Amino acid sequence: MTRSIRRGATVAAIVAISGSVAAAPAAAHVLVDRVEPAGGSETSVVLAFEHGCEGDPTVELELTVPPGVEARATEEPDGWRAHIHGDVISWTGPPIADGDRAEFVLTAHITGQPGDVFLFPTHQRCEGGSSYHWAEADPSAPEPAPSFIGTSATVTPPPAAGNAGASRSQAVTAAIVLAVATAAIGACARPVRR
Ligand SMILES: [Cu+2]
Repeated sequence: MTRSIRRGATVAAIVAISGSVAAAPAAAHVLVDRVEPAGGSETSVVLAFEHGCEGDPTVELELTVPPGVEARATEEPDGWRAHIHGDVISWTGPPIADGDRAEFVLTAHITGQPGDVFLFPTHQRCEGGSSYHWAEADPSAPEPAPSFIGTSATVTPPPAAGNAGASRSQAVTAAIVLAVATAAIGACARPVRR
């Protein structure tokens, strides 16, 4: 009883400090921050992180794109470079301090149906050799993969399926599911140290 009351108080304190329930944990790991139509049947997937590896700065992100995602362009922080080899995109650059926010943009043609889940397993490597492997499908797992759920605005159905009239309600449902999944993300896992 005492324990549950204390836990409730701690959660309340965290919420008070962060200002919102969803924002604090959702911004912590390497995540898909937002997905935006980019015109010409392309979509921009914006990945972001707000921490390195327990004090060590980030020096590399290596992302594997799922089937249906055809990379067309990238954007990265100043001084960083993207290298695309098949379905693997690696970004390297000058150290980004633990606690600093950074964004990486993958613009791609994405083939799929509204409601499809797209997972982007990602290695986050830090100076000194520690790393995270954000790769699990379960968004509440210790190291969830960055992911998003396709909507009619962000994915293109394959020509054969021709499901151009995907219902709006389907897309709205997907957005709600994504919001719930994002809010379920827990505390940061510990990085692997080599
Ligand atoms: Cu985290």
